[in-house]
Amino acid sequence: MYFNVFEILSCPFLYKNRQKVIFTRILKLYLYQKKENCFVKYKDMTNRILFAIIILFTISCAQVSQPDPVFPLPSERQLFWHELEFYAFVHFNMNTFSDMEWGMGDEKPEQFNPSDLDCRQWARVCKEAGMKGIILTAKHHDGFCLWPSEYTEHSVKNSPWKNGKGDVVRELADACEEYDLKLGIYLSPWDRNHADYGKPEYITYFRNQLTELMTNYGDIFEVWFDGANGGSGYYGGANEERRIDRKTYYDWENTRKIVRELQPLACMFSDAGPDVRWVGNEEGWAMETNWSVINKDEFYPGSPNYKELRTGHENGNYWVPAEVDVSIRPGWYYHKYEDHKVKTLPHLLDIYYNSIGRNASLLINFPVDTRGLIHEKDVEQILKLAEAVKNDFANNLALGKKVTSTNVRGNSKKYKAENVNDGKPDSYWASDDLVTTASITIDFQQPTEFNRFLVQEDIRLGQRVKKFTLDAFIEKEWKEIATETTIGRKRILRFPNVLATKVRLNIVDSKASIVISNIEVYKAPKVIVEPEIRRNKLGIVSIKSFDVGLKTYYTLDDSEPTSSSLEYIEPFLLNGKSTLKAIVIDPVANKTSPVSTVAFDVSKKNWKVVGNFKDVERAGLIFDGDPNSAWTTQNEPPVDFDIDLGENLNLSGFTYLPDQGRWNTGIIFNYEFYVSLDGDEWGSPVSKGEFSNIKNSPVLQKKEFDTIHARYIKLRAISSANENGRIGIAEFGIITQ
Ligand code: FUL
Repeated sequence: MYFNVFEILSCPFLYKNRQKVIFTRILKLYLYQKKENCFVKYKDMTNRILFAIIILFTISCAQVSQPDPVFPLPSERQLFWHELEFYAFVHFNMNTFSDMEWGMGDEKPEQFNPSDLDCRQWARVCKEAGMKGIILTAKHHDGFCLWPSEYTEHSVKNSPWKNGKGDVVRELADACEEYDLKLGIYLSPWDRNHADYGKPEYITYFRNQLTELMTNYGDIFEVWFDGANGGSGYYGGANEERRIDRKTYYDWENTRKIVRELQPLACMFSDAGPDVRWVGNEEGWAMETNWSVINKDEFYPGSPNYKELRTGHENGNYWVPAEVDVSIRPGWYYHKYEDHKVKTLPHLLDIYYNSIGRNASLLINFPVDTRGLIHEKDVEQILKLAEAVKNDFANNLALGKKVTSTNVRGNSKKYKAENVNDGKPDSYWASDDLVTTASITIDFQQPTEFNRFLVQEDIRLGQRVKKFTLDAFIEKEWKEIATETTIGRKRILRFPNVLATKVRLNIVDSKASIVISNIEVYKAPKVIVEPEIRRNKLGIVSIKSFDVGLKTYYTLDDSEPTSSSLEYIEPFLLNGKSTLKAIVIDPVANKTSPVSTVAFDVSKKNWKVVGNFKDVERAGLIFDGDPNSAWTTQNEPPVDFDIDLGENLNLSGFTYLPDQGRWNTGIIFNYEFYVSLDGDEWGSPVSKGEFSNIKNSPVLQKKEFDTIHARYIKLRAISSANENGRIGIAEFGIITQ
């Protein structure tokens, strides 16, 4: 037997992953020849070289090729941006002081005067909340500049704040550096202050400002170009309506070059990207199906086809991932009247899972207040979210567990199934080129309870998966627990607790071979917050807890509820007067929520609005027990709301909850309250006056008076707290003796 080159060449090295076989073969031949002492025959130089070539050739042929990328791919700057995932917006500017959302541009720099501005507080809060950066509204639509721009007088340099020597952008840049956060800039293309807005001269002004911001404040990670553009405004005193062609006016191609040149690593945001796209709503959600690719040339900032931004385009020709922008309060800017409307933990968790969990990044806005601080209530809520997220993802149950898959690319170790739970972000499980359907199973090897499943594609090779399902192996049987579409950079599924020994991800359809870099499994603790109690007009009470698998207990005698109190199973009738207190308990974790308390008076089942209103059929909204629905009337004040209570009662007061909608369209300020036995004779008011501070604090109002027997009541709205003069009611109630 001789060392035969052709035999080696005929080794099955053309088959993928035969490295081991080939090496063993070469080694065996070598040893055999040595043993036979015939090696000497081949000691000449030519054979040595040939031998080396064969080995190199063999090794290179035996390498399994990496999956071909699915285009388009993210750029370096986008990959870097994807990693940030969660960062803050700060809306703080002239609107903070004018109490508006969109200032007209005629505000005076003297109005801008925060008493305790502290950008370090913003940075501290964001850092503690796990956010990675802050984007500041350097200039909003009203045109006021938070930095002393040399191109306008409408800036901090003419404000009393720090005697005109201040620069908010500078202070934030420094604070971000101190807290290791990235800095982003929002620069509104629309400027309702500038006299040239709408003319070519304004574009020069806008570009000069962009240049200042991109030059003087260090590294910028994101530049935010808003789509809201053109309309009425001050425009240097013209006070008129100005419309622009949103597609062409800004000559975006050349305007964007400024950012590319001065801040090559910054991503630019707008409806049309080019790097990051709007998600098509401001409520805090992306669609379950969310492609990071889109035909971006079909969009421009402010384009009307924005609903397509929610899903992207499956066959989009640019990588432009979605960013979910949402405020922690209803408004983007601070309004005292929203102090009681900061989003709750369950709401914020929904936002988190519906953005980061759906292949988007999350930009949560803080409407910094007139002091120049993130309000205490906002701080409290964002830290609750941070804590909950930390607890939800505390212990990855998949880490290091046994993993198998139905296919491995070229049977190569490099692409093995175990790469999905090795904790290394750069390794991935991949399938063979023609395999676009395959499963991967994590075996816990013992019954394990979980309720979160996190999966990631390696987006350096593009976004590929079109459809997948998730199965759990429960009592020796596979059961499907989810059917989904896209994955992308990160997909997190939430579902009720599952007790299973294995979990299986089935990729049902993919654009090309499958490339999954990471799988994590968690058992998130329950969300234990005070339950929501409501009673409708018919007296039916419902109590809502914010997670599944919890127990709810309540009392009706003013005592504190415990696990021995009445258990809430389903809505029940409660017509009479009583105080309902409820708690939620997680029996497994043995955790109890704070107590919710609602004092109900007699139910409103026989009540009727009497009077002459155009939309009287909507009047039932003021008794429906839902604070989010309101009846507002177009009638000019004074407006009488007459109600027939359906029976004679001993009345000693009433309650009024004003419209809770974002724009508070119907708030009564001055009022009179009358009672009557027959609905004709009203006499003089039993209570009258004002709902003090209701505009700033539109919470439940309570007015009491000496007890009086009556069947009819009349709330007369004398004046509105709103400039629009509208009058409305979200909920109305009485206090009986
Ligand atoms: C919108 C703006 O008009 C709002 O005022 C806010 O800045 C939000 C983030 O974008 O389009």
